[in-house]
Amino acid sequence: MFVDYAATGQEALSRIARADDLDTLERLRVALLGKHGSVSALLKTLGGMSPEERQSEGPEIHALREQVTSALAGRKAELEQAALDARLATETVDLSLPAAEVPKGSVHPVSQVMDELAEIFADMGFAVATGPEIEDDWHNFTALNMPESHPARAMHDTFYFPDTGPHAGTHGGRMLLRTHTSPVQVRTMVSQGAPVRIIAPGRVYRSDSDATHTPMFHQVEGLVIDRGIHLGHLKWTLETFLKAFFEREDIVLRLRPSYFPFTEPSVEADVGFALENARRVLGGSGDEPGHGWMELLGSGMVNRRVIEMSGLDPDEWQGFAFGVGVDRLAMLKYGMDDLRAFFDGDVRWLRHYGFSPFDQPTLSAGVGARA
Ligand code: 2NL
Repeated sequence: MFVDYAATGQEALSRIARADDLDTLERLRVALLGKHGSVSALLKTLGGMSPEERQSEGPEIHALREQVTSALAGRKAELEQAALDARLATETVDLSLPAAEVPKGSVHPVSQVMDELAEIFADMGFAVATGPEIEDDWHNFTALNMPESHPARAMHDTFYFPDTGPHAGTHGGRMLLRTHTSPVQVRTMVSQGAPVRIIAPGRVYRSDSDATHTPMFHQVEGLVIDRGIHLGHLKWTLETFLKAFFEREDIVLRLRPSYFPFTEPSVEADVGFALENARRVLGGSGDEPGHGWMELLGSGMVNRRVIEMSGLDPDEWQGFAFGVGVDRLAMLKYGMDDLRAFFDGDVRWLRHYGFSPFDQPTLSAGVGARA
């Protein structure tokens, strides 16, 4: 059989050169080099040849296949470049168009304030501790020196779970929605021992609802347990915290004796404020003319019975604790006047009072979010 390889090659090359789009070129590649392609068929003829024939025909057939393969690749590159040139010539990007609006959420003021508190207390060596919102009455009340007869334990103040079913806590008692985050601190003392330096922020629940009370609200408590801790450490910590949080060096604290079952002695802290355009602005002594004192938080030295019930020796370990409402801190710092709006989920309120998620509170850039 005589095959004019040169003519076959010329024919293939000219068809490749004439293919003027990528689809045509691909069909041509299949027709030439595919399983049933014409060049592939020539390669198969080698198998039926005598050794002498194969020696003379082989190099010609392989050269033909090389030629066709590289012509296909070359033409493909040309066509792709031409397609790109055409797009670059016709497509334009108008850089002056406004960017498409991306729907964005905002950080709730409660979350923002909790982030600020975590940042401020981290700088003083406090870790953030969390725990269950569904508690047993031992961790929520008994371990905090609140006896069976304490009014806070009454049905009308605390949300209890039904007495039946698998609700028993580790100490047997009834289950309830925690009324403060103190049980988180008890759990921390029990599980990690002393020393302790934590804040416990989170949701708490009380059966209470009016203009200034919601059944769920947010609290942050702080706890320090170490050797030789005294009221001076408590006073410095509260002052340092409040100056950093309200971003004013002139915050003045007034400590008053008070009572909590879980602290002894107990201390309530007031901050001085000035009346500016009928608004209370924190800063300065409350005793100046036109000033006043505002009750802000409760605190004290941890009652030795609480330390004991948490498994520590009160003769070796002492500490202080405090508790403050996060919602109230947010209202004082960012100027909302209605607590109930915090939990309505009204998107207009969230847009107005919410914060950018990109605006992380840091001590170096300022813990207060930019307006
Ligand atoms: C308030 C202020 C307070 C505590 C919370 C606390 C926690 C442990 C031990 C002792 Cl584990 N105390 N927390 C202390 C004082 C005040 O909250 O007005 N509460 C009714």
